[in-house]
Amino acid sequence: MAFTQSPPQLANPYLGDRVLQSALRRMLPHGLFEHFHAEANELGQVVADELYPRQLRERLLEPRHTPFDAWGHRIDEIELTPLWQSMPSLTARFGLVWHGYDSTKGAHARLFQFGMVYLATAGNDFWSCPLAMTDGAARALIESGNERLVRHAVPHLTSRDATTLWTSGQWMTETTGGSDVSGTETRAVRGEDGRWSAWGRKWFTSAATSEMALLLARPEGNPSGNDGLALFYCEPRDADGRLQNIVVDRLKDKLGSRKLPTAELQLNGTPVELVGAERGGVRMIAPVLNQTRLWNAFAALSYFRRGLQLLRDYAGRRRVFGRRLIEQPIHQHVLAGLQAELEAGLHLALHVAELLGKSDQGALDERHRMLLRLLIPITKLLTARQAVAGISEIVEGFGGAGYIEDTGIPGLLRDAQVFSIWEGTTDVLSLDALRVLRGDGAWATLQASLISLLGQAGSDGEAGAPLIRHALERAQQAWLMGSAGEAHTRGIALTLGRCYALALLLRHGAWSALAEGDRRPLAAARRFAAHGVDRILGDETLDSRLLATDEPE
Ligand code: UCC
Repeated sequence: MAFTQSPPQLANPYLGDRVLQSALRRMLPHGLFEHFHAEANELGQVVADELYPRQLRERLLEPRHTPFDAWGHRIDEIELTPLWQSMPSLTARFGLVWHGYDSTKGAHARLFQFGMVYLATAGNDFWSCPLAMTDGAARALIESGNERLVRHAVPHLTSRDATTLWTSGQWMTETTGGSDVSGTETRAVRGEDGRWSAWGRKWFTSAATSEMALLLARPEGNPSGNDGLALFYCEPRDADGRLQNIVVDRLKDKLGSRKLPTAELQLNGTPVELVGAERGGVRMIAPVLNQTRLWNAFAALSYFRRGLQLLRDYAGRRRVFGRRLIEQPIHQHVLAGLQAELEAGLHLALHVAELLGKSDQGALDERHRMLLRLLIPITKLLTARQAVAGISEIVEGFGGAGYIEDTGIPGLLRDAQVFSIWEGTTDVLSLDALRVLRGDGAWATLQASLISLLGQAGSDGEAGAPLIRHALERAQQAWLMGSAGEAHTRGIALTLGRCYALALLLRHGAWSALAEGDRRPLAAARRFAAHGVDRILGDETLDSRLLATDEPE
């Protein structure tokens, strides 16, 4: 009988996750950690026993858009995949949005929530996308101070009952731009009865089946550009379930995230409600962006972890050259390098979730609010790139099998690519981070916070300090070059992210060595440091000849 390879198996992603367990054991009060442990264990079992086999079985299923019924009536029905149809109950059961708003958890609510999001996302076929926007919409409505909408929508968005749970869309991107929304063409018109309607085309509306959406539109008479935009609330369907003057042109034919029904919509007089002022819509939608960017980070890490979990299992069962892959030093280095990147990224994201939880409770001083604002784009861009690079390596680790669709492995890479695109590309987020660094005392705050983290890491912190200090100096020098240093924008953001991740990993490693007798986090820190934290280009100027390589000199 010819040899047949046994496929990789997915065990409960929580039980084997010593990184998440150890981090939250340190970060959560004991009783709350015990509570998390029980819920996360249950969720992990559902992911391994139910969701993963369904994901493999449903691999080829996609949402389907039916524009017309048999008689030619426009219906724009979107049929979701079976796994998606079961997601509201999973969301309610595990409180994936709710935990973030549970006041009994105080400032730890976000840590608890994002720990669960990290476990759930790789198993939910991008259902986390509408959930991210749901969480962001709740946040934006609360911050808007619009009491009517808060009372009307937030209990649905944060519901723990699947029958009352809503998700929210975020309709920003138009054909004029996804990064630059200042050219938004959608108009908002106020009728004689004082009610608003929206007219325009939204080009990338993820989760087209949501019960509500927040959108940007330009009230008639407002100036062009960013400031003329306002934030509106919309319920796409009426009480009978009919779309309210909305036409679904088509679902997007995307590289990945294909279970997620991302649509192109025409708004032909859709009833909408003004959330706040008739201007400043970008500022008002920013809480959605910040919230979804953190979801994006945990989603990227969740996919990274899924791939690594499968690869590690496979390396334990695959024999080549007379030994299991996991026993081959060359492959061990690959696995260790991936583990170190994942571990550093997760500590960074958890730190941001911790800050967010405190921010929600109004417990952050101005310096920490600035750090939170800075670290959100940095964490999003760093973890997205870690996931894309890491999963590309993981695909290679499976050899030919990683390139075969029905193993489910190639889909991970296609899916991961979106993390560095949506909710702001690496460039846009780097620019956003640099905008924060222009604030008074921003660099000093950043430096002080890194020094404090290293100080908490004791002698291990001292070992990492020269590397971080040197990278930070180079980042600041590049930043001081101003517009001449635009080539360094990405490098600065990536360097700051890696410095921060290393400092956090060192701090946790020192704690874990002492409190848990576990020196693996410190090993991960050393390995992560060996990959380097300095991402500043050596070249200080842009040689424009490189942009005209097809033309004769
Ligand atoms: O990708 C999309 C759908 C995917 C679904 C996501 C799910 C993810 C979860 C995954 C789980 C599986 S939707 C669209 C994606 N597009 C973007 O993310 C937009 C990218 N562009 C930007 O981020 C830009 O920086 C803009 C559009 C936010 C702003 O750019 P501008 O035009 O240069 O505008 P300004 O002047 O910089 O910002 C206007 C105001 C300023 O405040 P004021 O007026 O007081 O000076 C900014 O300080 O907005 C403020 N602001 C912010 N405030 C801008 N960004 C932020 C921010 N992040 N936080 C707080």
